[in-house]
Amino acid sequence: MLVTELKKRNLPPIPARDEAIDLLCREEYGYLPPTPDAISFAVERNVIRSFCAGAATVDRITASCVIGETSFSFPFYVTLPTKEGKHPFFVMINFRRDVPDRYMPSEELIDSGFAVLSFSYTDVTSDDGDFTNGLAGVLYPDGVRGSRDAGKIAMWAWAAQRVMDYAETLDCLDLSCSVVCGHSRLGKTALLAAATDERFAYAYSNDSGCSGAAITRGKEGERVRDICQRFPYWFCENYQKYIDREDEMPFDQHWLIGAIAPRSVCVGSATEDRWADPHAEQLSCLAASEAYERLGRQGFVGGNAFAVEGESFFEGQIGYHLRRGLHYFSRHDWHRLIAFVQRKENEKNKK
Ligand code: GTR
Repeated sequence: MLVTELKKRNLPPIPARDEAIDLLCREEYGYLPPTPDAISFAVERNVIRSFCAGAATVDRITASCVIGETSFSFPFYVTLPTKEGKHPFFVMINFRRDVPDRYMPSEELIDSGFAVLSFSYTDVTSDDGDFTNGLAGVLYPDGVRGSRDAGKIAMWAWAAQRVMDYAETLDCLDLSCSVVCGHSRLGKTALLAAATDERFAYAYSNDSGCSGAAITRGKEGERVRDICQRFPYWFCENYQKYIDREDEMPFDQHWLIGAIAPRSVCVGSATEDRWADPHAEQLSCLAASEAYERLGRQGFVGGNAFAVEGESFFEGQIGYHLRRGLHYFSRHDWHRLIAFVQRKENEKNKK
């Protein structure tokens, strides 16, 4: 069933990784801003006292990035287990600064052994068509950008990579187990961050849907027209070309997942999130497998049927799970993500 359905979608085959990333940036997200010429971090320790009864500390960091003649700063939060050892960690691209947050159950994540580095996306640049503030203002001083310049998603992805720059300075983090994650528009962002930066060992997209994990061709719910009309600023201007011309796109979203190969990626969907289209997300996982197989790895392994509620497929390097319910980043999603990461880490250790 899955295989037949995929054939009907008539997807373009995935080219070599560099070519895939180049086309996705040029035609969809815009090119990510350049790596800063210099970066420094100001650290404010213990901004929340006795967090998790002393099981974790929370520091507030300000990253200052020099870009050409200008500079740009943004804050993020580092929640570290106080237990000795090297900790696997999440880079959580979030909607708010809060620690914990309704999309981020910090105490449970700490109890599962993970550190969490989180930031609020609007501290990077506003979620609207104003290109004069934050990072956008630094890149485009007059607020005007070219047709292939970064949209807001590319800027938020760049910021996740700066948080990774800081992670690299911490001895207590296990750099071989870094997971970049986010929900919805920030799930799209997490996939782009991992596709364009090999330092991320894992990516997790939660309910990212259209222009995220979901295949565009034949997709239900949100289409390129909907997303480009409501959120044109998430993308580069070139993406507008594909409104009602999705079959002419030289790429599709399985390229984005494929660009993460051979690293691990997990996609979470929710049964009632028809706007994101769980089927299109699962099909994308299957279609992206091509890039993994080329590198001698298994991509999506999960039989030939669409997932039923509560089902997870974690055997290959591309995981997929389907939760019951609405568009949300829930505790259940985190539990499935942790189970996926732990399983892949155990497999690595057995080799
Ligand atoms: C929706 C949007 C989706 C999704 C979501 C979100 O309205 O159409 O693509 O990203 O917002 O980010 O919450």
